[in-house]
Amino acid sequence: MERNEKLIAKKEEWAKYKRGHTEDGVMQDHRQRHDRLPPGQHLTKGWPVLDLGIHPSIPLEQWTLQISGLVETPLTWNWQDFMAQPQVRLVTDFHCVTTWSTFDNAWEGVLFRHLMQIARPLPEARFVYFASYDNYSTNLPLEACDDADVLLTRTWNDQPLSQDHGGPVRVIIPKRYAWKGAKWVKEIRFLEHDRPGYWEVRGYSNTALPWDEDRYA
Ligand SMILES: Nc1nc2c(c(=O)[nH]1)N[C@H]1C(S)=C(S)[C@@H](COP(=O)(O)O)O[C@H]1N2
Ligand SMILES: [Mo]
Repeated sequence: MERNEKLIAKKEEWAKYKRGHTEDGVMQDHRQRHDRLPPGQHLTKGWPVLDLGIHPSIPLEQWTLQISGLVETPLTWNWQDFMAQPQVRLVTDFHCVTTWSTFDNAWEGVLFRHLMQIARPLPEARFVYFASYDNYSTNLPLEACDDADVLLTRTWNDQPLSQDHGGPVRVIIPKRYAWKGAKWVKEIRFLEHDRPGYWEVRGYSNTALPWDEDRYA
């Protein structure tokens, strides 16, 4: 019995280890890539900008974030309201579907889970739809958003999030490809049925899991 468990643990470890190798079996830099870089991704320096090309300019005094749909308490936060919520700092990796990744990005803002505590999704709410100031949108099941590392961030590496990267506030969902994180987020809507977003209706995967190389539908 104990022997079997040991064998399984070894095999699991080996499978994890193999993920740190490229397809042709050449070993990548172990310290950097082991357990960190999803298949088909490469580490990039800096932080590329990637979006539809419209970078809306939203002065803080005009910025609002609406929480709507199937919630007990629909609400609209202005900047002061947003800043009055508990602010949390996280460090996470970022994986873009176009194959670049960045490691150790520091973010600070409001946890999605905090937002859930305030707005309280109804039992029928099973999906989340994010809409942005540039008319971008994206969607996820509620359980993907109800996670300890999903953040509405207003900073990157201890600086205010730049307009190019989605400031004043964008969403980060570290366990999914980056297109699931809405820049310039304007509305978060809780839904009973899934509603595909901008890229999801254009052939991108609905689930977007980097470790499964789940890029296109
Ligand atoms: N509002 C908005 N959010 C968006 C996008 C967009 O075009 N508009 N592009 C998505 C895509 S495809 C990616 S890869 C990431 C890129 O974020 P970055 O430009 O900060 O690197 O933002 C995502 N969020
Ligand atoms: Mo992307």
